Amino acid sequence: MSADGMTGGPPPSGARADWTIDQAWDRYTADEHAVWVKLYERQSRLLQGRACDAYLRGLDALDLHDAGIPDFRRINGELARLTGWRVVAVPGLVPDEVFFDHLANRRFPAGQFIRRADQLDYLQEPDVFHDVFGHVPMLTDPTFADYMQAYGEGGRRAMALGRLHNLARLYWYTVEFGLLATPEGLRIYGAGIASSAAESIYALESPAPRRLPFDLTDVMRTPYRIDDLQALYFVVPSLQALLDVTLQDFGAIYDQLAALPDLPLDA
Ligand code: HBI
Ligand code: FE
Repeated sequence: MSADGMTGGPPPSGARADWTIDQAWDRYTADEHAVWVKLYERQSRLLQGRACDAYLRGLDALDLHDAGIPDFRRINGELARLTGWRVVAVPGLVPDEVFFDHLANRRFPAGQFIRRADQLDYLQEPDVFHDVFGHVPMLTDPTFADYMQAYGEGGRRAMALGRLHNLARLYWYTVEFGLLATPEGLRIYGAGIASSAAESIYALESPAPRRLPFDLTDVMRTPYRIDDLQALYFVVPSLQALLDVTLQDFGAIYDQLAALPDLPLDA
C-alpha cells in the first residue's frame, strides 16, 4: 500500500525489464494459501455493509474466495473482460516511473509474496493480499478503472514537474484510503482500508479521524502518515466525480500549489 515513492535502479535478478516476474502460483505452500484464506474470511465478512457496491460486486465477480491465493491467470480472464485491466506479479515495491507505466497501460503490479502467519495485521511492503484483495475488486468498475489509468498517465508529468509528492497524496487519499458517500452512509473503496481489519472498522465508525469532503487542492496539500491508522479521510460524492476531477490538466493546480503551504493533519 505504500505510496512513498522509490526511484532508480535496475530490476532485481530474475525480474524482467518492467519489473514483472512469474507469479509461480504452483509454488505457493499450503501454509501460504492458509494465510490468504484466513485473511479473506475475516475481511470479506467485515466488508459486507462497509465496502461500496462497486467493490463488493468486484469481489464476487472475480471469485477470489475458493482455494487460497488466486492464480492471476484465472483472475485476468474475467478482469480483462470487464474493464481491460490485468494483474501482473512484481517482487514488491517498484520504482515510481515503472509503477506509472503499468497503470497507464491498465496493468496493476501486485506483490507476488504473501505475509507470514505472524504478520496478519501489519506489513510494510504491499503483498498479494493487500494488492489483490484490496485493489483488484475496484478495477472491475469501469469508472474506477479509467481513474487508475488516468492516475498512471498523470504520474510521468508530475515527476517531470517536480510534483510527485502532491500526486502521491491523491493516490493515498483515494486509491488507498478513500471513502465514498452513498445514500446508505459512508462506504469504503480504498484498498488500504479494505485490506485491514482494524481500519475497515475505524475508518467508518471511530469518532477519532476527521472526514472531509474531497477537494483536489486540499488533498494535494495534505501530508499523510504511513505507520498508523489515518487521522484524516477524504470523502468523494461518487466515483464519477473522482474521475472527472482527474481528467483535467493538473498543470494549473501544480502552479497554485507552489505558493500554498501544506495543510496540517490535525484540525
Ligand atoms: N510499487 N508495487 C508497488 N505498489 C505501489 O503501490 C507502488 C509502487 N511503487 C511506487 C508507488 N506505489 C507510489 O510511489 C506511487 O503511487 C506514488
Ligand atoms: Fe496499495
